[in-house]
Amino acid sequence: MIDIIQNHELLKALLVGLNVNEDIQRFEASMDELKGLAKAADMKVSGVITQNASAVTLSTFVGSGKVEEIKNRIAYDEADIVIFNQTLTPMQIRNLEKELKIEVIDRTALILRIFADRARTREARLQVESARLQYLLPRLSHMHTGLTRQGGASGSKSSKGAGEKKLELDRRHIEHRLAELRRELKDVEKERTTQRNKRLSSPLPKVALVGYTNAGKSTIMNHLIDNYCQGDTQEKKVLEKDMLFATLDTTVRKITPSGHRSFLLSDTVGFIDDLPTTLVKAFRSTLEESCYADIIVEVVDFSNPDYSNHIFVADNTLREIGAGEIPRIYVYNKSDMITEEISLVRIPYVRDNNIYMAAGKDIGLEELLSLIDKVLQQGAKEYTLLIPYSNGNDIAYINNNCQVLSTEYLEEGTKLVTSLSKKDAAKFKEYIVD
Ligand SMILES: Nc1nc2c(ncn2[C@@H]2O[C@H](COP(=O)(O)OP(=O)(O)OP(=O)(O)O)[C@@H](O)[C@H]2O)c(=O)[nH]1
Ligand SMILES: [Mg+2]
Repeated sequence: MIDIIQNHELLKALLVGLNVNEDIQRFEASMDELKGLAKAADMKVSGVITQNASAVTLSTFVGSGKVEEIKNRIAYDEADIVIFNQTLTPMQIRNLEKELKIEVIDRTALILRIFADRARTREARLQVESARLQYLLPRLSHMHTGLTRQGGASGSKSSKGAGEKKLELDRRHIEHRLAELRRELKDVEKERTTQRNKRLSSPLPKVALVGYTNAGKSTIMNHLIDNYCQGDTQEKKVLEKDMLFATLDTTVRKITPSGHRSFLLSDTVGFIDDLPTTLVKAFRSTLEESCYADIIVEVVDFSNPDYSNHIFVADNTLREIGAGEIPRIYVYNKSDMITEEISLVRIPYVRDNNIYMAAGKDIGLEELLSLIDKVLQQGAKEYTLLIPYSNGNDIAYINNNCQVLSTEYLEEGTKLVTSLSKKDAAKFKEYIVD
């Protein structure tokens, strides 16, 4: 939770975006997001250059006039790095670096850098290294083209040039490391499966906070910990910060609110538009944790003008990882930032499975808990159960977590008429008599 004070000078980044027939608002939102990503990578944005174009230039992505403009701007701003908003081919990066004489990266590489800086747990570090190497592998030959030519000039046709040999060595080294990483990740996944099974065997329902990065997932987690956790709550809290990808690891906490059902709450890495595929692959197991939840709480930054696209991205990602069918609550967070003229309702406001609230201002948490109760009870039916006296734990669970309509003490055990969710009904099916 402590911010490390940075003494070193920040890298100055020049951002470049090419709008090829994209809606102007969407384009501007994505350029704003690129600024946020550069800041999250500990850089200072020295300038932004954009252009509307009908097509991309194959060799350098932008046309030669634009390359000249970028060159002048680099000199003027004394920029250290150029970041393109779109994905560049390895050849385009090489050509641009030759022209511009400074480092050129694209959005994917920028996100990979942030993840590399931010990863803390062993699993996240392994996942990031694997993603970076997978990104690097197809780009190796372009990085070595210069060397290959030097090597090739040495004479004999059959012998490989120094550059080519180096390329092959590097490729083999990377492939070897990737195989090693796969093995290590498998081990870590085993540990994770053991932990997950322990959680799954717990009678408590599982609630997963998911959503676009910076929406306020960790803030909700922290406010629930503050208000509804036992023991040292400061210790249990997670990092919340106005920065993209503040969270990369999954944290699970037990929330025990009085007057509501207790549950296990998880907070995890956020989504972003065009999340690099290598990262999606590498972080798949972390993302897939949401598939084991009973409820998904999708958090949306309602104050962001591009929020509906954020919902689209998050919904798609959930579908892709197989969590599309899990009951979902939509939290329209940061509703305090919507001015009264635009906002038609006073917050907190609940409609069906949607809640408009402001976790950062402590507005709406109680209502969110009631909504979680309601969704957990959805699809619930009335059952009569007969539970032997020896299974006191199950009786205690039902009394604490389900609506009990009547209790009768018979010779064979306790007879309960209770309303059970589908999941609880499956769990207690051996006791159902009616
Ligand atoms: N105004 C306002 N700000 C909020 C609210 N909720 C969260 N924030 C701020 O939004 C920023 C991001 O919050 P986080 O909780 O770190 O967001 P996150 O979804 O966990 O983000 P990542 O971990 O980066 O994916 C922080 O600066 C919070 O203080 C709110 O209701 N209103
Ligand atoms: Mg977070």
